[in-house]
Amino acid sequence: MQSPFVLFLLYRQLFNCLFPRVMWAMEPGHLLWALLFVQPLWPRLTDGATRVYYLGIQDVQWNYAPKGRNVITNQPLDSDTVASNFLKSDKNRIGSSYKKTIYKEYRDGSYMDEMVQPAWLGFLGPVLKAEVGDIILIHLKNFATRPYTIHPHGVFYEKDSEGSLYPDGSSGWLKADDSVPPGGSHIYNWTIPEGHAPTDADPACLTWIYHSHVDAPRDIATGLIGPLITCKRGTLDGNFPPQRQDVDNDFFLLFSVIDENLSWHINENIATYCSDPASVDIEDETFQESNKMHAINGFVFGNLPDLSMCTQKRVAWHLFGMGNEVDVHTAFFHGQMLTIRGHRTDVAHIFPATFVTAEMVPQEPGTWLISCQVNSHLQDGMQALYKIKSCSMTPPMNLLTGKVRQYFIEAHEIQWDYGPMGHDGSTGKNLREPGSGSDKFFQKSSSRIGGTYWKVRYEAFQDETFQEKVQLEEDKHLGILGEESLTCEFN
Ligand SMILES: [Cu+2]
Repeated sequence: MQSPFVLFLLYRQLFNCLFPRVMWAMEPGHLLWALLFVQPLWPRLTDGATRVYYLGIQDVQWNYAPKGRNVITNQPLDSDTVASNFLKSDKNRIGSSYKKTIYKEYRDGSYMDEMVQPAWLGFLGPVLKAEVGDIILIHLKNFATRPYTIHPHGVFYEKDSEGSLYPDGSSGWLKADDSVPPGGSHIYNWTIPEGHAPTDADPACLTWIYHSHVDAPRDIATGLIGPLITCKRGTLDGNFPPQRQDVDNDFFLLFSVIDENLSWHINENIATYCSDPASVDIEDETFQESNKMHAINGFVFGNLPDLSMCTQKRVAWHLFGMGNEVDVHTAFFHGQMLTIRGHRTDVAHIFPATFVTAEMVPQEPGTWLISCQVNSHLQDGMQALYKIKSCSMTPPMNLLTGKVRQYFIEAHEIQWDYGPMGHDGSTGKNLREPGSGSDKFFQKSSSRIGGTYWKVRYEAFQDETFQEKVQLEEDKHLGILGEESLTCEFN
């Protein structure tokens, strides 16, 4: 009979043989642990590939606006008061650069050779990809100064690979994944069984994320978040890193008001970047507001680089949000059309911990805007540019066969009464009756506007002379909206 040590070596040999990218750095002294608890590490029987990732947690200095200006307005910070509120450092303002802690990918277990990431990925961790039936082995090493973890969405894991610290009754080996200390490491084993697979109605790859979950809100605000996709069988090629064969581009965008006040490094950032750190009041609302970065992948005011693609090519957009109640985002892709869950749209709805997979075949070349349409987010910098190039002579797909429909629309200044009946339709009370509830909106005085406002409305005319309005009885309910609804039909 073989000795336990020989069994261990044979076991390790077999493991390394099957999975050559796995470097199992276990000492013989840990033999007992290996034999007793090797089951959670040992990949389950699978018909797929084993995808090994070496991730290091590293501290970095991150600049939210490396171009030093508002790219959307092409204004330098000195002449852009809104952008400079967030981006200019001062005696009690941090400015555009912050210390952050992020996931980085390395070529092997030496953690010496860092994998190059596309610039548009910003501070997000590397894109992890796998197919149904695959095993993902994450070799996580913590090079930072606090305990962190990696916790995934969208894949199967057991208690030794969850990466979330909470009172789940687990202990010992099953707890090691819950908090990886500085200098420590852990191997996380995730799988994609059939029950986690994209359905027939889903796109080929689903959008997920991973993040640190010792203290999730603070870990994520510090920077520890990255994208993950799980794909149908046969979607990925055999290269490393794997590429999708069904699309030409895969882009990942995190829409989030990143609250640097929550970062583990807030005090260090004040000490490093404020010219008079003692003058900072961390409870001051305007100081806190200046640290809420309305970012896409950690870039603000159009600073996100290199989002470039070709007309007629298949593009997959993986959109996700994190954060709190302000993180309600409506991502508008100007100039192109998206397909989300089988429906056409040009706006994606993103909430915290919501993952949206959108498909696009760009039609029109040019530089186009991606912006969150929430007013304050748009104003405070949640915008990026994407470039569509014409890369081939393929004729456009849209050969139009319908009618030409012309509309003659005038922008017309009008006085608009919000309560033309003069009374509340549900109670019958006069809108200006004191104490009615409606009186605060309709009372008119030296200091109150009342219920009538100057507005500008689109109005439709019969022809280019703009003499005769189009007035349809069925359009009366449109109110302040344009009087004739613009409709198109498809053959
Ligand atoms: Cu938004």
